[in-house]
Amino acid sequence: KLADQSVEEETTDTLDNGILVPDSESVISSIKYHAEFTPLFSPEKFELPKAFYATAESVRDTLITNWNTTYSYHEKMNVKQAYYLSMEFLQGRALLNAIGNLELSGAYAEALKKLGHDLEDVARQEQDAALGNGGLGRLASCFLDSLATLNYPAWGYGLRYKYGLFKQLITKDGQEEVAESWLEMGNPWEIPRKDVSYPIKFYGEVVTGPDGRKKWVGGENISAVAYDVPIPGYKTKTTINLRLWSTMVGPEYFDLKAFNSGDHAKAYEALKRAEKICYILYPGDESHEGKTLRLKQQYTLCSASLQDIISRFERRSGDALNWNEFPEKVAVQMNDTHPTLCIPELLRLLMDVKGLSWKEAWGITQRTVAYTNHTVLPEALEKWSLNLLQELLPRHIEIIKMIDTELIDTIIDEYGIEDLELLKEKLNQMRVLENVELPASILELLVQPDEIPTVDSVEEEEKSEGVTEPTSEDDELKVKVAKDVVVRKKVSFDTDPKSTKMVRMANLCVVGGNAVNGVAEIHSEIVKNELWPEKFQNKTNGVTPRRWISFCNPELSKIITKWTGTEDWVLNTEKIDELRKFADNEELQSEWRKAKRINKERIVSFLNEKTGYLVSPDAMFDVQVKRIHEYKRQLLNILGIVYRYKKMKEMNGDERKAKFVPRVCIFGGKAFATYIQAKRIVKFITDVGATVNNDPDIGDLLKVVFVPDYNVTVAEVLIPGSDLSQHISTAGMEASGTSNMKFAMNGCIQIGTLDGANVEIRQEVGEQNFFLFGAEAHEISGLRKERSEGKFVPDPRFEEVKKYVRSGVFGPYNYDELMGSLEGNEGYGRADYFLVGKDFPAYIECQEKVDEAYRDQKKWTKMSILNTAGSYKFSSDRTIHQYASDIWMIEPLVLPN
Ligand code: HBZ
Repeated sequence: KLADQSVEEETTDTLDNGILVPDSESVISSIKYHAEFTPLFSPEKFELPKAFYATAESVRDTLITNWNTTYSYHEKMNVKQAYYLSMEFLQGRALLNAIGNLELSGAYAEALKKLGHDLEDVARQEQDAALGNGGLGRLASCFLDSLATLNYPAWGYGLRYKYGLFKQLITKDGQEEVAESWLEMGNPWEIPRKDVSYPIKFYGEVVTGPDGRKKWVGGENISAVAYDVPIPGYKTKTTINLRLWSTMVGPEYFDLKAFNSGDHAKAYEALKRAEKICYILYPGDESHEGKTLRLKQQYTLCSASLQDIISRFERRSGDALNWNEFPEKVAVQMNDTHPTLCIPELLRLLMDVKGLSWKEAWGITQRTVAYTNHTVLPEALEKWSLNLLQELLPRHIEIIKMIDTELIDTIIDEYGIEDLELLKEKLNQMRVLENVELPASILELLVQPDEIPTVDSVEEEEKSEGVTEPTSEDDELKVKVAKDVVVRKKVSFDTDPKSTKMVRMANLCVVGGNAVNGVAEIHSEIVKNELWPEKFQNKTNGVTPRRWISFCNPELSKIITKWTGTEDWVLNTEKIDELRKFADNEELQSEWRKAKRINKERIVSFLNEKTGYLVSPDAMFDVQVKRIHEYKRQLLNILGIVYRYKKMKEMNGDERKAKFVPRVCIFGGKAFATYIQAKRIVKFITDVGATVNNDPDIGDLLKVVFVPDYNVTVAEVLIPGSDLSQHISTAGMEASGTSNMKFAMNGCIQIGTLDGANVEIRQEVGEQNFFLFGAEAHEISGLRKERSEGKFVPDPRFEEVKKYVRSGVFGPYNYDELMGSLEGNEGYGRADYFLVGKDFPAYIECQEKVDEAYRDQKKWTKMSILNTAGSYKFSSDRTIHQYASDIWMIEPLVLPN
């Protein structure tokens, strides 16, 4: 049966912002239409998977209408546009977010009810789009939501990985990884754009054409094809685009000859090689494998996106094309160093393809791109081997060398050549190339005229060294060689032939971009560089209040709306601050606790379903969810729990109950597959859980649960129902953190160190509403030194807890390696580099204060309300406004009604 009518025809209401709101009847016909014409499922039944798909397609109709309108308007107005380039977008599920942003939740819930389903159940059918590892990828997705909501002309560019982040299974051996194909059932949100594709080249060689231009020829040639994902803003028609590239080759690359002769593998070779590039998301910050593939991915993102941006610029400029105006129409933001190749690629396209001079192209590039840094961990700072780059991208290496030379000039101008030690230090710090000799032209510069050897002085020297026969007849050459020796000796810019020559991506970003920003105040301070103080900025991260309050916590949202008197807070989060006034109000407090209770009950069933453990919602829910990493110190948390457990075991039942507040300690997070130490930590947590949770002496006083496969959807369940959340990284190591912001918004009180955005969160919510402990960033290097000198004396409680773990209470697994990493005096990743032992006593004492505060539920509720009230600064809307006005120089563009 054909669908009855189109959505448009039955539209019954129009909102102020011009959005057409269909009623439930027209939604029903639209869902039915898609159910009938979506061939993925059996035609007879309208079961949940089909209901999801049909609902999503029906929502997509509205998205496409708005997306087309937005696109045409941007095209017509030709305003400056920002492009957010990121190797990761951690979108999570889209259905509830889309209908929430479109204000269609009511209509869809009603329609689905009439069709026999619950909207929530339908939404649960959707797989997370997990095209990201953690904070960096999720930030990109929050930014897209804010960009659309605030009507900024902006797009995201990324890659369409076939396999996103791996699925984590928790077995008796700890973490196991399984590939997850999120596209298996089709992706209703994407629009394949076979009409939008660009050529991408690897390898080959550089030749000079008859016109004098450099040309990159030969090599491996593939295409990048666009898949567009519409991103709706909240309460606005603006629907921006996330363009994801997929790689393939044309039919001409199918080797029919090989196929016909029976060599099928060979026939598909080129095709496979191309497709492989977008198979899998690079799994995070620890891996050094798959370098060529990763570099191919990065280059594909940069090249395809820039070709697309340039062609749009040319089209919009029409006859008035003027390359100098490119930076007035385009801002490119590089999300970390992963898209750094944008810099040499834009230069290449401008010079070799568009015929601009080096000077023009360099000026345009520097005015167009900007870079966000997300880490100060030395092992996560990207470097690529010069040889690998040379082989894969020969023209880009020529360009990178030109940039390096230009940069050396700038450094010499700044620091002079008088103090060569200083100059050497600065060059080592700031140059793009590492372990690469200075170019000859620069070496010239470094020699004072009176030091330049002459033919006489060289012969003199030769004589003094007992050389009787002149080594060369060629005086000029002789002088040149001698001069080189002088310079090298003098500045000893020795390169180590045994070490690899490298390209340092962050340094390339700093010289090539017009702005460099860190992601929280304390982090941006650490990142600053003295050469271009004007480039360095802070943009404290934020998260979207739509997904992270409004949609994931409807209970709390109702309360905020009631007590602030308006729904406006979803857009203007500063209104949430109004709650502060009522923090002591008993009615609000009681509503607040009820909402938390409902959210906790949701967690109880979720945990039961995922792990089999049944926990009590009366206990305090204490949560640490994030990637597993030593610097994030899940180990400190679990050792604190072990200490608590040991103390409980030493008491009788009554003492135990009097001393401890019942707690459910929840962990979640993925460890990179080859990060052995992180995997040991996962195993340790699950072992502690298995012992504690089955100990009849303990009962509901303590439970330890590791939630498998932490992702955006799991976060949406856990965050609203948490009482306490842990952000306990070694100070100076967490750039910002963003879940800390989500927890604060949802009224969870934090225990944390003065690190990343914790510092600002504590300032905003009030010191008395934040459990602070631990060493501060400026103390860390001193503490490490103290330890390496053997001067650190561990607290007896720390020794006690390690001994307890080693005694085998938590099963037969050998914890020597894990406990051993917290001992000794030397080495990264050993000798307690992350200072767990140092902070342990402060941590467990702080946890006692947490218990004490929780016993007074009135006080606790007040703290919780004040956390929500004080969190308004951490909306990504604020962050995006700052990027727009300080870096991108773009203005909102509201679509006409
Ligand atoms: O970026 C995180 C920071 O650790 C966190 O503090 C910050 O809040 C967040 C957003 O600014 N960094 C990452 O998530 N980094 C990665 O996921 C990553 C991925 C691939 C890499 C390196 C790092 O090659």
